[in-house]
Amino acid sequence: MMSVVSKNNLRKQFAIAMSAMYQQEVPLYGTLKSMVEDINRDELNANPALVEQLTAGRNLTRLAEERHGAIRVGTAEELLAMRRLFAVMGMYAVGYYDLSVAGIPVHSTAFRPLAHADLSVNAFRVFTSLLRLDLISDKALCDKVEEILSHREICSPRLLELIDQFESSGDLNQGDAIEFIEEALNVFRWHKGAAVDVDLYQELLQLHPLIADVVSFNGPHINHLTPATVNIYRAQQEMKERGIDAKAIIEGPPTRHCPILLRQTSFKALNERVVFPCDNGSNIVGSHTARFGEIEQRGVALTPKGQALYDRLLHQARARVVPDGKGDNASEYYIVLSEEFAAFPDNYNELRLQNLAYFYFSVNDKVTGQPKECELSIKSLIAAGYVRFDPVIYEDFLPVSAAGIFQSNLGSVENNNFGIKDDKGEFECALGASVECIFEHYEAIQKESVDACIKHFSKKC
Ligand code: OOG
Ligand code: NI
Repeated sequence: MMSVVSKNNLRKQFAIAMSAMYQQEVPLYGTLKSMVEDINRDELNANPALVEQLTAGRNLTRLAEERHGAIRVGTAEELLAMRRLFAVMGMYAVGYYDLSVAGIPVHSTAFRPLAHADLSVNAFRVFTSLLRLDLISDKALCDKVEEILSHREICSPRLLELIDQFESSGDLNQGDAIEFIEEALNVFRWHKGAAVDVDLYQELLQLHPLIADVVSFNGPHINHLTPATVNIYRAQQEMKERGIDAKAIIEGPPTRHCPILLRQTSFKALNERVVFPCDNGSNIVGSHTARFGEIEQRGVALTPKGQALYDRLLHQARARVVPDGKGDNASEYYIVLSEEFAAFPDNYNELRLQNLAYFYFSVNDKVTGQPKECELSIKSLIAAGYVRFDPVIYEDFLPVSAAGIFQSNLGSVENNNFGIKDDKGEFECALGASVECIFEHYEAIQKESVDACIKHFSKKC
């Protein structure tokens, strides 16, 4: 009998294969990835303390791997199929992001591993957005879109068979795993030929570039991948120096000693050649703009209290300066952002004491001996130096940042008049499952690490 392949291994292999495919499809992404690798190597050489921190948080080996990608699907059935596909690789829907507030007719989740141990093996995630036709008033065009999407099969029959097989037996053997990866890659491959004619494409584009992107092709092509850096500001500068068309601003919190949540930038989506079919059997050559390369820098995950403070400070900064989309007021925006975030403690001990962020506690192997007390608390163990704490890295996304990434890559969309409606219930109904709460998992990681430390030092009294 052939041995089975673990979900973690499958996800890791899939992420590697996806990266190879995307670098081949979008060569500028390959350039970006190696630029980020060079920056990381340089920063780590210059900063041994950073190496130590990343090693303790078990994040050093992960640094070279892409942390996420993104897709956009058209129907509830497609979203459900993606849930089943990602579950084979141990990736589950975490978080609900309503992008309608930013004039983008989608709502989203991220498929990702949940447990700390699984994230440590490979943290690859896929930010997945579902098109929301319910927000669009042109009903005739919506009917046409629904018609087109109802015939689309994004998974091959063999892929569905392999997913069924996984669901009934709980794993895949070596041979099936290889086939699964190949078949899954095909779902996310770029299509050089559009599935709609150029007139309909133009009509969809007028409605919203995102609708054109979702509906005009025979599958949900991966629209970006995202390597992680330890210095995103430097990455942003270097993109500009190399003449890469970078996004106007870095999304998320400002530069800090102790990074929080997530900062992101990207190069803007490329204009790519696409062939549109004509009624008479000939083709028309045109173009489409959708695919880009992103860079992220992750920091400590925040508690609900920390997240509320983040939201408030970001809101205050944006009430003072609105990023102009071209980058002309980027310096002013960063200054204002830093001024507002002065109210956010910038050292890990303070973040921990004020219950603003999550930490991973572990036995400090530099300290020998045993505490004398019988009543142990994590506070006293830290105070006596027996236990160290390291940031739990944020693995999720930020709605305001995601909106900024979407907008930058879709081109600014003027005067759309979509409705605004948070509809988590509808999203979960389409998904066929509920989305996991973002905070619960960080809470669990922290608690497990506390319990393990207490257990380690407990003795019979
Ligand atoms: C997704 C944009 C959001 C992120 O990292 O927040 C995103 C998309 O363009 O489909 O990638
Ligand atoms: Ni992204």
